[in-house]
Amino acid sequence: MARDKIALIGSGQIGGTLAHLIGLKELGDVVMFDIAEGVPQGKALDIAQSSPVDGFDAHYTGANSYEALDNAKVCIVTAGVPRKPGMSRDDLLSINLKVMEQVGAGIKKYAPDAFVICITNPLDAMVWALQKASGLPHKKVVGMAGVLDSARFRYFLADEFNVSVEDVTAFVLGGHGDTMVPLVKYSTVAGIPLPDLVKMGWTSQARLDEIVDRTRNGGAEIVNLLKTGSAFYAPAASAIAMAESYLKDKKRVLPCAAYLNGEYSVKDMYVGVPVVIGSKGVERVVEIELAGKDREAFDKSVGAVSGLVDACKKIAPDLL
Ligand code: A3D
Repeated sequence: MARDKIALIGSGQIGGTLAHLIGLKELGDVVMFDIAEGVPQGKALDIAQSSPVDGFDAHYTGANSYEALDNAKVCIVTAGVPRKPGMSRDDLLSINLKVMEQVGAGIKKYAPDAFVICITNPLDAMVWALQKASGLPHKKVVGMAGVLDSARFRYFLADEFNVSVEDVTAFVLGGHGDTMVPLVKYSTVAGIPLPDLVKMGWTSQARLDEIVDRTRNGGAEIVNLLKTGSAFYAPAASAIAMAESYLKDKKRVLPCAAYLNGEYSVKDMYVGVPVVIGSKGVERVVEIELAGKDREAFDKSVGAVSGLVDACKKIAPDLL
């Protein structure tokens, strides 16, 4: 059986890490694309040269032309500009919107059957724009944010409780950004919900609130440390989990920025919710009942995404 072709559109920090992980996990052959000449070619060659050492078989190419995307089964989009210190994800909007229009046109022409994962920020608005620009079915275009946000939450919780990250599950809803909604009662250690763990004396409510807050600001914490860019190891690992679920039809339940058409009372917007990812793309949106403070926080988050989508519509009215 021929190997699947995975196209990485954007070969910067996340693109390079994605390419390496795809090889290490033997998920397929890799095409790295970027507007910067030499960068995708150089990274592709460098990673290919690591394959004899690590013992994986994958074909790597680098390209500056969209033709290279031809027949890709998965496209992972990181093209654009990352956040610099002091810059919000929203500041990135107008620059990256133009990039999404170009990338969407390239995917439409060369990889119309692909499963597309968008990582470019501001995520929920960019994935919306990318779907419009590519014209691909909604269930084949999805945004990566929730897997990363919940991984951060899981890591902080595992550290707090001194237990394995494997036994911590976390549930995060809403847009990617400061308004994201980590749902404490659906987050567990080996099935025990966090509020029960507070009652059991494993932690205090105040400590839990601090962890939720740190999760919400997880991206900014890393931007402030790195100073010259944003997180890339964990974002790449998160997108790989989504791609793997699609390629292997694993039907994992993962929090993703998915297109909502009435679910959670949201229409024509991409917002972070749990979905089932299988060989058909987003096969199901998992709709839980939200009430009280959780509903309020979710609505606030949807409002923030809606503001960004409206800004996109103003800048690029022909996307509609
Ligand atoms: P970076 O290392 O700068 O890579 C971006 C690459 O895109 C560069 O190599 C550019 O040359 C390339 N590029 C720019 N314009 C185009 C274009 N028109 N066509 C093709 N390539 C282009 O950034 P990065 O890899 O660190 O981050 C990539 C994106 O992911 C940024 O928008 C980040 O803000 C975003 N990001 C999102 C998350 C989420 O959780 C959603 C997390 C971390 C980063």
